[in-house]
Amino acid sequence: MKIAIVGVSGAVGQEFLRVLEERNFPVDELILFGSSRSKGNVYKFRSTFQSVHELKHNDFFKDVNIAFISAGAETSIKFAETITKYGTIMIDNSSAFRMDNNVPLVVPEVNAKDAKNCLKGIIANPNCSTIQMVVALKPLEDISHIKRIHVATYQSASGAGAAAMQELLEQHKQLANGKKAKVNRFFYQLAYNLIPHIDIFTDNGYTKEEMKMHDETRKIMHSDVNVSAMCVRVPILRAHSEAIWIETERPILVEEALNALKKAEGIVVQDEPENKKYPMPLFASDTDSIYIGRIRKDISNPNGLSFWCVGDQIKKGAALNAVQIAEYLIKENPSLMLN
Ligand code: 11C
Repeated sequence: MKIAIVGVSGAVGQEFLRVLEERNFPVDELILFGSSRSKGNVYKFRSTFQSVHELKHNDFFKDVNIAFISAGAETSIKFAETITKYGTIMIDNSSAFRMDNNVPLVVPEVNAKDAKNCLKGIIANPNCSTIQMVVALKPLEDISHIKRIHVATYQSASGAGAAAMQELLEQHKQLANGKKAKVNRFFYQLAYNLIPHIDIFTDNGYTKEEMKMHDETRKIMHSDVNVSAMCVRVPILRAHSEAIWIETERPILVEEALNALKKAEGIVVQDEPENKKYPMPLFASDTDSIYIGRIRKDISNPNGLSFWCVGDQIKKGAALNAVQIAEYLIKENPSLMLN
């Protein structure tokens, strides 16, 4: 199979290289794309070295089977036709097509089958904070329909890209050396701070990031669930955490929830409060699973359950989920990949 990565120099682009290699994804040929700035950069994949081509409107995608795109919504919109016109399947990490009715929005543990309905040749990868939440919610939804979700997120710097991660590291150094923290990628200094503002504000007072958690969750879960999110940037490098409260149609016992979550694909339950065992970004970073703990009845709601959920933002929140979508497509329909 011929695989393309667009936006390979970014944090997610680099993770694509690692995830494809780690999972022994069937890559016969790899072609890398980036902006004019990253043109000519060289990256290692398996035992080969590949240089980055500048993304342009040409026939480079003619014999590409799957293209993983992580270069921002503007690039995805601008190049979607160039990428898909010869039958390439575009798995897009940006928000550009997520709410398009003809574009499936997929988290394989939740709605893998939707990926087959790829009318435009595009499959959208959801927002990272949505992905980890719906992985956690699916086994609970299977017990009783979730009517309402309250979620507070603790989102790492990686969501804002590789340069933002670097900025956080540098801010800590600058402050430790008695200097002022330099702020460029975030609205304020992130080191030793929390910023309750991710993406732009919308008319209803929620941010776009918070509305993504509402809209995308409903689409992925095929649900009428109401989601009220508060998204906060925290000085963590690459794992997002979420405090989640759900209200279900009938009450779910903690034991029922634990059993279902323990059996679920992609989830590791870490819930032994007496032994101080619960998920933390420190240990979830750079791993594949979604970690869940602190599961308890919500004492404010007879039909409520509350828990804590942590997942690596660059892996399951981005590159890994996209690669899992591709793996599902190949498993279900190997001929789809014969370009
Ligand atoms: C963040 N969730 O943590 C964002 C990053 O819609 O794909 C991903 C934005 C998106 O800043």
